[in-house]
Amino acid sequence: MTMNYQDRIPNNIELGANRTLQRALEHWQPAFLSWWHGLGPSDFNASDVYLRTATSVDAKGWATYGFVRMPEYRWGIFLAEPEPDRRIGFGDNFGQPVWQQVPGEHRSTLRRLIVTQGDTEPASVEQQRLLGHTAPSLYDLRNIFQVNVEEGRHLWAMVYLLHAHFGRDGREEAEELLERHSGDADKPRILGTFNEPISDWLSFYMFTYFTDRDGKFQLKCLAESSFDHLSRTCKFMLTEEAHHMFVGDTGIARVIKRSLEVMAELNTQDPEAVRKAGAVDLPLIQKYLNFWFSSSLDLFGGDSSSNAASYFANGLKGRPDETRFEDHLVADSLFTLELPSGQGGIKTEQIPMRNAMNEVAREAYVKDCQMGVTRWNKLIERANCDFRMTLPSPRFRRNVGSWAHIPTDTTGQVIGREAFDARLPEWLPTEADRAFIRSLMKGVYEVGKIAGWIAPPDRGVNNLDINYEYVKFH
Ligand code: BYC
Repeated sequence: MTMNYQDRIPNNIELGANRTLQRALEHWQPAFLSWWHGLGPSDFNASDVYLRTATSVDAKGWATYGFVRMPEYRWGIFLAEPEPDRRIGFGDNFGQPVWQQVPGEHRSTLRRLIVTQGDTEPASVEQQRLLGHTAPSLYDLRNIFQVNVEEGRHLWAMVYLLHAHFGRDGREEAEELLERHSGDADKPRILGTFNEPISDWLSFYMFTYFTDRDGKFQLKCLAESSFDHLSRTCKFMLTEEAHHMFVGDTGIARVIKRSLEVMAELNTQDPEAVRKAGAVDLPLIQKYLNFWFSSSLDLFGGDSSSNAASYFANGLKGRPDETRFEDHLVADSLFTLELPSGQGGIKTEQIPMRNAMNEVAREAYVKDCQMGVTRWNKLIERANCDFRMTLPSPRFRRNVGSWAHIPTDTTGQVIGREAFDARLPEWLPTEADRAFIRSLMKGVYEVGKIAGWIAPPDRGVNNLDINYEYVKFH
């Protein structure tokens, strides 16, 4: 294959001058495209989609809009501009120059972190592959495809690191990123949430609000890394991540808004009446929130983790927004964990702060999640409705960490297993709830039309009208 690299693969890594990397990518790119056709968005690959493409890292170039067929999207490789004389910002090597090459002693750990990050990107595209068939509007259809191609680009970003810095092992890992598949019984994706099916748009909005936000925090932690290329890659990925969370935040707000409109039209807050009118009742939205929030909390890893402590000590992975902390060595401070007492209650235990780094990131994440909930509640309050959305306790329905498999209610009170099982249908979507949501999912593809279960967006994309023909079918 011969290619003009800057046109085909926009990049700021001087790809045109790097023969070794070119050869690795030439080998990998057909496998990527074959994966995209097999497991990426089904059936819309011939449509023209109004997408933004990053063509450079400056303010103008990172968001170039135009109609593109998805398989022809230019998946580029971008790193944030280097910071002159950047120094290690935390851990035992604090203050030393950052690394332009991977130190041998950290090679396998860094590779693992990059592979774990990389694995989530194609996983999310696989999870969402059928949703194009039930998009509530052309605006939403365009948005999901934007998210999908950018997750594809994020995979490219991690594959670039593997190819450029990890030799043969890196090339093998890059291939395996296309061989594991979401939900596959034999070769599943690495982290739990990325094997959950996303078969309806309410789940998609929850995923982009809660799970992409884990992405934001993990990328912030990796953006602190002493391995400068990883840091710069993640910094640039964060600019794209913001749109994914926007899709989730506004998507959930629009479902709530439509529900409130229906309640006002019918002059009732009765959930059954809302469902009969073809909208989603607020208690059901809460159940979906409970599901995706609790699942996404697990993505931060164990609350007491020797892995996390050594990532921090060695300067591989910092805390989100590390510069905001005063103490970057964290050599002898302690963190108080709340743990199950084993007798149905809660006990506290002090652990070294370095071992609690997953928990520190998780706490920042929970605060960030709360901001959307507060905004949604303002909408509900303004409509004079009594219902309020809440984040369940981080102890609720956990599968990773000290609270894994401990039955609690949504406020975090430990309860008996039987009571937990009996109350689950109150807290999580039941099969009947999911069937109801599925019954609402019908594709709406006419310009100016929107499904009856969601309100239109406030604004269109890139200052265009909300009723613009964002996807042109052929
Ligand atoms: N499911 O010491 P521990 C995104 C494993 S999302 C299954 O507690 P540690 C995106 C763990 O690997 C961001 N396994 O935690 C969003 C370890 O395995 P080993 C993705 C899990 O090591 C939407 C063991 O349990 N980025 O970008 O500190 C769309 C004990 O681990 C889970 C990253 O995750 C789980 N939930 O791991 C698209 C960043 N949690 O060593 C994209 C890279 C933990 O015993 N990853 N385990 O075999 C990391 O920084 C870390 O590996 C973790 C925490 C955050 C996953």
